[in-house]
Amino acid sequence: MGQNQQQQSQKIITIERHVLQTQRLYPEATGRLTNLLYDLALAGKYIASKTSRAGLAQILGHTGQTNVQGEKVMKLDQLADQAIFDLIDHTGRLAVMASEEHENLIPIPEKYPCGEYVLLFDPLDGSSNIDYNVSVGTIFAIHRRKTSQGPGTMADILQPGRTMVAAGYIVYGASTMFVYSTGHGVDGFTLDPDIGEFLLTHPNIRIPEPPQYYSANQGYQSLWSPSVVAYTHWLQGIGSSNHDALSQRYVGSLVTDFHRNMLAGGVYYYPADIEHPQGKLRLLYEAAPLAFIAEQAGGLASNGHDSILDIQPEKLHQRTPLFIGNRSLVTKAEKFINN
Ligand code: P6P
Repeated sequence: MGQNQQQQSQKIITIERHVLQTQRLYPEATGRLTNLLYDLALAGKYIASKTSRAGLAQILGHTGQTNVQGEKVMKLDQLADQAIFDLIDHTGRLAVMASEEHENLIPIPEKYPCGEYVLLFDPLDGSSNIDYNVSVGTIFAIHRRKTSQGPGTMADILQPGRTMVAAGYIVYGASTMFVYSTGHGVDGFTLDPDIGEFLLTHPNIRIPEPPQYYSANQGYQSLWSPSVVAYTHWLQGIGSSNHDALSQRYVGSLVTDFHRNMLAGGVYYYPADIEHPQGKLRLLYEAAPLAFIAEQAGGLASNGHDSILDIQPEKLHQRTPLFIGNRSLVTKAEKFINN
């Protein structure tokens, strides 16, 4: 193989090769977490194939059902949720699962062995945007089980983000990207649809400084606390000349807004307000996994007072206010809220 060919081949790093390379750094690694990440990458490829053809496949629109959140269940919501379950339930890697789409925990069917990991996921975040061809995403968190054996329980699910062993998201946009961390930095992979592989395109993602954007639904500003309104004015450069005003970008799809801020620098916030006293976003399978990713990329995630990763969950679908992105912007939000 010529030098140029060798150099070229070294640039093509699939997610399989990357996860294996990472695993080799840890002698105690058994490969089960590696295989679980493969499973999720495969689920991402499958969901991507469906979301890219949603209109053509006449699966747009609602199922007529509502989920535990009281939200209309989009057909793609169900498809994504079922795909992740079907690809992983029989592998022996999980003790238990939990999904935004299911009121209670999802047990591993008795005919299959239980494993050491716990998977929490939002199968298709931002699904209200599907009909308008706006990017949506999958979010996942992986913990080690706390119970010693047998079927996993709620005790295995209600763990703080600080104990997470891996987290990631898949964004189905102009291209499909798989972004994950096992606690040793954040790496991003782009799906090459011609070969059906995720290829390493964004190694060692770090949230850049200075930040460019702030992402919030200012349609709710009248419901926000005065301190959050003051924080928003600060972000806009109103009344303070000591920093550059940020541009506002808000897609209404957390994964998309978060991903943009990961690459360009910025803060996303969905604060508590009069109508959402605990905020809107879910702690276990939305805020906590993205908080894990943000911290691994040099950023921070807070509920306005404490790190998201330090919150001890009490309920499966518990909500939390969320400020996430550049560490400087999130700590500034905490200062406005706590002074
Ligand atoms: P709003 C989507 O429903 C979601 O959970 C996030 O993806 C998104 O950032 C937020 O809610 C949008 O909520 O109230 O601004 O429409």
